[in-house]
This record gives sequence, structure tokens and C-alpha cells, in this order.
Amino acid sequence: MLHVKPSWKSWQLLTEQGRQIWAFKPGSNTIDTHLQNADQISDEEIARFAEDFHFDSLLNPNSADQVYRHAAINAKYREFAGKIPEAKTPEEQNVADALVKGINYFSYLQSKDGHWPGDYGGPLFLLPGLLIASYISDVPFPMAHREMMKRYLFNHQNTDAGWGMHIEGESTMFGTVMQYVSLRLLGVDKNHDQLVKARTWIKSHGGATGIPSWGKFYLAVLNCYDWQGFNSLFPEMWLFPKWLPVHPWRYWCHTRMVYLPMAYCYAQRIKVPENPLILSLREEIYNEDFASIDWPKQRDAVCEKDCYTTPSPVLKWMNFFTNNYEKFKCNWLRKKSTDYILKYIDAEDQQTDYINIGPVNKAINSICIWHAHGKDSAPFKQHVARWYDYLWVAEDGMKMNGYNGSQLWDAAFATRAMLESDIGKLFPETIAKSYRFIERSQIQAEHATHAEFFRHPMIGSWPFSTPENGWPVADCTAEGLSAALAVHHSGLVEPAIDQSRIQRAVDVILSYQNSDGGWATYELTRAPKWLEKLNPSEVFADIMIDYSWTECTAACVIALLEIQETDPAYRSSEIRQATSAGLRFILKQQRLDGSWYGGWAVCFTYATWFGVEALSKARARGYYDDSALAAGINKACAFLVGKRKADGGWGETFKSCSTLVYSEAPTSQLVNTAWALLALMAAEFSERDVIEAGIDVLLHKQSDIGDWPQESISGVFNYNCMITYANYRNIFPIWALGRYYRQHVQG
Ligand code: LAN
Repeated sequence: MLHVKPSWKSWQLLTEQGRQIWAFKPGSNTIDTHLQNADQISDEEIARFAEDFHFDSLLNPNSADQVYRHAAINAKYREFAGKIPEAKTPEEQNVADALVKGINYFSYLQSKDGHWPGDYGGPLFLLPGLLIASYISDVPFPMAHREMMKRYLFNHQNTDAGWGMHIEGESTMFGTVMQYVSLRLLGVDKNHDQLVKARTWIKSHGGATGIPSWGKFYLAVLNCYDWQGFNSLFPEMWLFPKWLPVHPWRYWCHTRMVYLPMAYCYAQRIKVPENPLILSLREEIYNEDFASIDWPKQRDAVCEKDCYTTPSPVLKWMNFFTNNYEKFKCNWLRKKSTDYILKYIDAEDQQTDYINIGPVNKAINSICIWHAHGKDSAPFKQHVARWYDYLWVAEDGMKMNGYNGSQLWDAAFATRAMLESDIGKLFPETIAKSYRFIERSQIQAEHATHAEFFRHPMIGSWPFSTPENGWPVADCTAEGLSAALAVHHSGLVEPAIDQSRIQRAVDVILSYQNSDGGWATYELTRAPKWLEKLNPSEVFADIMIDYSWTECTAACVIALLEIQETDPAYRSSEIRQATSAGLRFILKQQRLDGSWYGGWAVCFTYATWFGVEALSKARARGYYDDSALAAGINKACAFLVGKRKADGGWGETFKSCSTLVYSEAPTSQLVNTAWALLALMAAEFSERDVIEAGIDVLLHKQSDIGDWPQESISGVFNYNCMITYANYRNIFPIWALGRYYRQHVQG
């Protein structure tokens, strides 16, 4: 059983149709009533509770999601009572037992609505944005939440007293100043020992003038940085003709939806009124006297600890132009552009039921809506209610998740993992609940304003989280479809997704293919690669357009190959063409050493699994040029075998993601081991001892009740920021054991 601290029990996760809200001593089980009556407990009592969330092991700063898991498991856990199939050898029996135990444990983590809630924290630049939104609008979080947020921020302070971009990262100016300011907004005294040390870190690294642009933005809103020190966001660019390659409708949707509300704040120069805290902060984070700082000179100043991408000469030239335009700007045009931007923000709010596409525009849109419509307006109140959808409690405290959850994504993977072998069929209720969740998450209607605001058609698609978030994703559609097909195939449930809905999903996948043969994330690639030269972020790479990715392409190719089996007549020649182009793209992405770089998890093992899975599936179906597929698969297997660690497992660190070079972890990592094994088994790799040694690593790491330990952080975005996928430590070992069982044990 888990090591439980008493106060963890005060927090309870309420879930409704994928919505996740953490409640402190909830008086009610429904989310709406709870949100209206939070905080009836005394401050002292709450502060005492928060102490229990002290995180003593910084060796692995990733939370193990103990608070949720404790509540889900401890009271209810039972060993599997059914009959476990008998295997021929003791070793094979171990795999069968571990698989049953693993799925049994995991089934207790499923919420009543059928998904697997889990920690989706990691980035450290999200909560500060939300706290600034709460501060400027004077809508404080309840005391219990505030205490838990403090715990979280203190827990993730590095030993050098700074904070990173994410919980496992080395200290940066962005991370450090944002967490420092957050703690001050939460009421921590500037003489607190940990803050004194953090200030030393900030000052000895040049002070907050060197914070990257997103930090400059937040500080400017907080009135702790002068807007003159911020490169213009040129709001008028939203009025450009649409055919121009630089019109923002062509940007990657996350970049578009973040720079949109940022441009509104910039145009309005929104800032918190001066008050004693703000005046004090201005003294705390700079080496110079605030009034004496030459702000325009700070526009491009970035602390060397933060630099990941260097601004191009084109960007500098453009900044020169747009910054000067501010002196001569036409008020009429400025108003026209901010009116348009506000209309767009309102549309995004309505289309996503105020969840918004992600955590960054969630916070900034809240600020804009507060500014435009007021604290008492209905839209602002709707925004506030959705702040809680992003907050997550774990043993390290309360964090802002990287999305409103990973509900659909995890449910689809979990379903496919469990159904990989017949052992999954021993858990029909778990599968049925998951299927119901997947079924309800498929998007079935278009928003009235979708075309006006550049949204990709989405009927038949699946989102990453919930249908209310409603942003369709290409590979989430593929995973949703593959999972639905796997359930249909299992015969465990009466299909609720009929043929026409399946076909709509296929239509969506086909509509998402790029001209390079690959698939991107939320939309087609809408502008040429040179647009990346305008990336102003300094800390993220490849954010300007939606690029084709190996993982997304493989997922889509796999789903299309599967649909060819179940519905061979449907758009068959287009599907054949699409898969061939997709396979060509995948082969082209393969590196000389046989690996693939992964953009959305750590890293080469992740994408190599996707690559091999797609090539092997195509090979089995007799698609494409068999010798090219075989060569790609063999090279990939050789790569993986070459990366084996002494214990027979695989381990990669997040450094692979930012350096683009395989970076080996000191110890084997479960999730990397499972991905490598899945790839080798998909390839039907002939050296059985290699696979068995890897399987042994998974078996040895499993706990008595069927969980696996949380190891290093496994997700990533934009090369440089890491994100936690708490359920991966269960899903992928279950999947790999299932594949082994299917290939070697099952009759
Ligand atoms: C995600 C999470 C899921 C991920 C996969 C489906 C795994 C991937 O295959 C496609 C891309 C996608 C959908 C994805 C894109 C970027 C996201 C939304 C995130 C990593 C979660 C958080 C991140 C978002 C951009 C964070 C906010 C930061 C900004 C730079 C705006």
C-alpha cells in the first residue's frame, strides 16, 4: 500500500465527464455546487495541512501522483479474484501474473466516467500566469489552494535556490523570477529564507531584466517591468490580408492562441496599479534602481541560462520596424485590430467552454476578459470557474497542469494496451467504461464560428482531453479510432460508435495529411518553414508552424491500415495513397543510425517505437515496398539493441529532446524500456534473450499491488519543456507485457 499522509485525505478529486476538479474537504460531490461553496475551513487548520505536503526527496522531483492514487486505491483495492490463465513455464506464468496484477491495479485508477485522471504538471511557467490573472482581477484562490501552491513552489526550488523551466530543469531566469514572484503574490514574506536565497540567484545572474520575453510580458502586466522594454506584438498584423505567409492564421495554433491575447494586453498596456507589494517587488528582482533602467535596451536582453533559440536577423529587423511604429501608430487602426482580437478571444472562449486551448492562453484570456468585460461580467466568471480545471494536487503540492488533462489520450492508450492480449478480456467492465468515455469524447458538431476563426473541420475527430476543450488533434483522432476499433474487435461491448462515425474519423485523418506526406498536430502546415525565423520566444524551438511529426504520422498511418481491414471498401484508393505517402515520410525521417527523433515524449525510444510500429504493420499488410520497410525496421532494431543498458533495459534522459542527441540515463527507465520492447516485438526481432531481459526489468520494477514506480519525467513539447504523464508508468509496461504474452504465451 502507499505511504499515506493524513492530510492527503482532505483533498478529493471530483470528476464529471472528463472534467477534473480538486476539492478541499468537499461538502458536495458535484462540481458546480462545490465551486460555489469552497473554503469553509479555518486558515490555521489549512496551513497545518499543507505542511504534510513537504516533499523530501528532490532526487526525483517528479510527483508519483500519490494523492490521487491513494484515494483511488487504498480504500478499495482487492487482488484479482478471477482465474489467471495457466502458462507453460514459470517465466511465462510470471508475465501472466504481472499483467493481471498490473491491469487490476490500473483499473482502480479509472474514474467513474471511464477515464484515468493523472498528474499533467511539469512546466513551471504556467501557475505564475494564473496567479497573475487572479491578482490583477482581485479574485484570490481559496486559502487551501494557496497553501498548496506555496508548497509546490517551495518543493521545486533547486539546490542552487533557483527554479527551472520545468520541475527537472536546471535553474533559469524565467523559472526563478516567475516562481519568486508567485510566492510573493501568495503572501510569502520577502525575508523568508528560501526567497532571500532565490533573490541572490536572480541578482547574481544579472537580475530580472534578462528574463525571456514571455517573462517580460508577465512582469509588465504585473507592473514590475516597463512595457517599453517589450518588443512590439504589432496587433495590426491581425488585419493583414490572409494570403500573406506571415498572417497569424497560419501559425501553429498554440502560438497563435497565445500571441493573440498577449497582443491585446500589449495594445492596452494592461498593468496592475502600483501598490506596496509591486513597489517592493521592483526593488527585489533587479540589480538597478527600477526608475533608472533603460527599458528599450532590455527588449532583447536574455540571461544566458535561458537562451535556447537565438533571434534571427529577420526578427530583429522586424522588431525595429514594429517598435518604431508604436511611436507613430494610427489610433483608428489600433482600435480596429484590438476589436478584432477581442472578438477572436470571445470566440475561442465560447468554442472551448472557457477552457481554452491550453494553460497559457487560459491565463492570458482571463486577463483580457477581465479588462474588457469586467470582474462581474458573466464571461469573466465563466473563466474563473475553469481555472480550477487546470489545477492538480499531488504530494508535491498544487500545480497548474499543462492542459485541462490528458483524458482521451490516456484512455485510448490504456484501452489499446489492455486489449493487446486476451488478458484484457478479464476486465470487461474497465474496457466498457473506457469505451463509453471514448465514445462520448468524439466530436460530433462544428461551432458556428469555426471557419471564421480558422479552425480545422472537426466532425468525427477526437481531442487530447475532453470534448468541451474541443480542439481536434490529428493523432488523438487516430488513437481514438484505433482504440474504438480494438474494443469493437474484442467483442466485449455492443458498438456504440456506428460505421458512419468511424468513417467521419477516417475523413478527418485524411483531411489532416500534409503535402510532405506526414501529419502534424492540430492543423495542416499552413506556412513555409522560413516563418520559424520570426520565432520570438527564445526558449522554445519550432513553434511557428504546425510541422509533420514522426509520431503523429505513424499514429495516423496505423489507424488507416486498421480501417482497411475492418472497412476495406471505404475510400480505399485514397487510403492506400495516403498511407504510402505517410510511410515514405516516416522512412525519410529515420536517421542514419536507425532511430527517429520524438517531439512529444523522451525521445528517440518513443518515436522509434512509433516508426517501427507503423512500418511493421504496413509490412504485415503487404503495403509499400517490402524491402524498404524491412531495411528501416532492421536499422531501428539495431539502434535499439545498441542502446541496451547492462540490466537489459533502456533509459533515456530529457536532454535527448533539447540536444537532439541520444542521452543515456544512469539507470533503466520503465517507460523507455517498454517503448523499446514494443518496437522490438512489433518487428518480431529474433533474439529472444534481448526481449526477455527487457521484460525482466519490467517485472522486477513492479510493486506488490501491481503499480510501477514513477521515474524521470517522460513528456516534452517544443524541444525544451518537459511534462509529466503520470499514467505512462502503468500503460506502457502493461502494453509491453501484453504483447509478450500475446506473442509467446497466449495460444
Ligand atoms: C500537447 C500534448 C499532447 C501532444 C500529443 C498528442 C502527444 C502529440 O502527439 C501532438 C501534440 C500534443 C497535442 C501537444 C501539443 C503541445 C501541448 C498542447 C502539449 C504538449 C500539452 C501542453 C502543450 C502546450 C503548447 C503548453 C503550453 C505552452 C506553450 C508553448 C503555448
